[in-house]
Amino acid sequence: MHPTRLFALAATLATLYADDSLTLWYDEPAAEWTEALALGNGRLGAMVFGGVDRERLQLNEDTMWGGSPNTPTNPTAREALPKVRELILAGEYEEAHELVEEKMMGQPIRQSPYQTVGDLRLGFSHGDSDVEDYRRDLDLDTAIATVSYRVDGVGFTREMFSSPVDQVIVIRLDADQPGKVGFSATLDSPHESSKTTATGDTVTMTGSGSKGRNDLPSRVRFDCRARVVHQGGELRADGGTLTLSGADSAMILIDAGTSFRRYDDISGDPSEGPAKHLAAAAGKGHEALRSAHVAEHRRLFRRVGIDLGRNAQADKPTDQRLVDFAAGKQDPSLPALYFQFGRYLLISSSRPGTQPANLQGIWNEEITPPWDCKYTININAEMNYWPAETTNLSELTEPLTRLVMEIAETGRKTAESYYGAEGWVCHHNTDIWRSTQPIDGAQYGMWPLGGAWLCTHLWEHYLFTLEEDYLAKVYPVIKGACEFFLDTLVEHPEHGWLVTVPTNSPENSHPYGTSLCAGPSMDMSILRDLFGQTAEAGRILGRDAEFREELLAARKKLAPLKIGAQGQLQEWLEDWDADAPDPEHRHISHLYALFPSDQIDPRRTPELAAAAAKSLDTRGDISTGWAIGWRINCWAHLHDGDRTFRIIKALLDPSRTYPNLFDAHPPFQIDGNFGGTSGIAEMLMQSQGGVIELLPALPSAWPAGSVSGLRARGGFELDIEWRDGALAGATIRSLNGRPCRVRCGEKVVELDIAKGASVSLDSSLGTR
Ligand code: FUC
Repeated sequence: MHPTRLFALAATLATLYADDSLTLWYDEPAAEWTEALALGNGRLGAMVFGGVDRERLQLNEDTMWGGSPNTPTNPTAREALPKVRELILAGEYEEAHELVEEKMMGQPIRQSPYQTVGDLRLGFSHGDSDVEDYRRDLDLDTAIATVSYRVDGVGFTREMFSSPVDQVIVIRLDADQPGKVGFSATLDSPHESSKTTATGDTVTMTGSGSKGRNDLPSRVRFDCRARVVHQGGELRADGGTLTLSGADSAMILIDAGTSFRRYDDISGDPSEGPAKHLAAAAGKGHEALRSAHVAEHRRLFRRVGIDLGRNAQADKPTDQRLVDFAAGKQDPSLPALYFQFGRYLLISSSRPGTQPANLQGIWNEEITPPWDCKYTININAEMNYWPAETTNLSELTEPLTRLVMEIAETGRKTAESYYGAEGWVCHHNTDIWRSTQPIDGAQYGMWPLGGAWLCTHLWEHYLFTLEEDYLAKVYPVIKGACEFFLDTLVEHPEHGWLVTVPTNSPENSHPYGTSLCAGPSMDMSILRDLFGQTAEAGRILGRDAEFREELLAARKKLAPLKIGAQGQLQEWLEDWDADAPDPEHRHISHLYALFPSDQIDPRRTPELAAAAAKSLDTRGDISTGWAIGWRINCWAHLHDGDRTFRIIKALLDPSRTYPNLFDAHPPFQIDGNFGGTSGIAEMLMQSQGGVIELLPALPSAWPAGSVSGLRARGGFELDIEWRDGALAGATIRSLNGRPCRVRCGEKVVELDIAKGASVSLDSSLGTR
């Protein structure tokens, strides 16, 4: 069959299955937060519990953080630096560790937490006895959560979404008989300062954030409002509660705002947004709000389709599917649902103008959440954005780009005060105040590569889009990161390589009692990327010829990747791996060179690829959620589809995926969701090293299927179809008119596709 016809068929099948293939559903209300369903417009999030007599919407706003603008430098850091370096290079690691703890940790040693705003509580007058036909679902294609049930013969429906267009959460309440809609509505919050009042048709809660673990007073003020618009019935305001009775239908509009304007400015009026958004939304009416929301969501969500097959398991509630899948039942559309859920989560937690997706995206019910729900940049924040380009959500990286541009500002102070260096630096974490200092302890925090790793994301965005304006905008930032390292790299007295010191191979202890070391493989690989990419960016933009030479000369002196005595990829400059105290450590930092970088590749560097496989075997497949996510992407890049699929099964195990499909570190951390989504994309298509590779790691569990709309570097969009475990056809659309090279197995074809045109390939890569 002609590929176009195949795709048409696939599209028809996709529509037939639309209802269940893109829906999470349950036959009971959520008892736990990790059973509740996530809604979000990038800024405003809600977790919907779906109770029958009581509803809880736990509410988040992405600028609701503890603390306030601060400069957390440690005045003793700079004088301690030469001694710390000397101790590490002399092999006195534990002494160095103590000195770093004592003199170099940021003050405060912890950053500030992302916090909940509070909860909307609805109470219904119909009670919860004799409930029939209960269903709670989340449709990923509309980004709408629906709760429906019957009580005493009356059918009730509650439909909810968080609109990126109108900046409000909308709840629509209906009954199938007139006069039956009634509820009480109030707002509450774990923030002690919060106060709730109800007047007219609106309940308002105001307050300020709470102290986190770093004890900085929170100066962020918030304002959260819910307004009731009803058809029929009577609405009363009393104390902090609105009560509606006898209505035919009703709509509740919710918004929250804070005084945050920028990382160094919290002088905003928190009520401004909510007052404006609620008034505008009330005037717009439900139908218009709903259709604008759905259209904007679909604009992004529908760019990618996936079909990995389907069986009767797809008819079961989502929580049951997870349990059955772990018990060995086949359910090919479950990984497809997980893949699309990851895209849904990115669309819902990161949009142009919002904060980047943090450790929990935007969904957090606590005041002091795990790891403060910040940005951990020795893997977690990066992983959040791994699927962004490949799964055709490129513009959702804007918040991350902005974060990097901001830490490049705050990081100048840290470069100067800690290292006496030019440029900028950010260590292993940052928060909304764009703190860049080392935190938490030497073992974790003394890692100056966080900002550099993030810079590679800016370059990747360019590679996918080829937007020169964007490259020109971010060039000073990536150049600034390079300047810091040119200033601080040290020639290793024994090996002669240029190395980072002090640093660590994220969080992993070597045999000498600490993680602190010089020139670990990850640092060297990140800097090879950063220096090479910045030199190339300078060449494209026609800037800084001399600086480019300097970068390329330094790049050659970075310690190379090495294969150790066990045949493994060395994690450190020395061959310490076999004696490291935790051989199954969750971080696989040296594997950065395999993924997300392309310095290791089975075809171009087969020895290093074999060493990477050996290291991955030693580390094991099972770990925390994100660590499993990283392993999935690595095995996909080693082209082992069946191994990759086995690890996906481990990620989808109920011990690593909650009933609402949130990733379990445990506890909930969203990076595993994004790592899993990225991994599935990397199994089906890869585009590093100047080649677009089709089906590089197809598992035998997915003998037939299709994917449409994946993006490749160089500006290409691909649809791929396969049957009997082999390519059936592909279509490549060119967005930039660049030539490309396409590979499938051993077959390679060179294509010249005009900008905006597309080419269809058959199973042997012949053009049609
Ligand atoms: C890193 C990881 C932890 C956790 C934390 C947020 O420190 O080592 O597992 O994910 O980030």
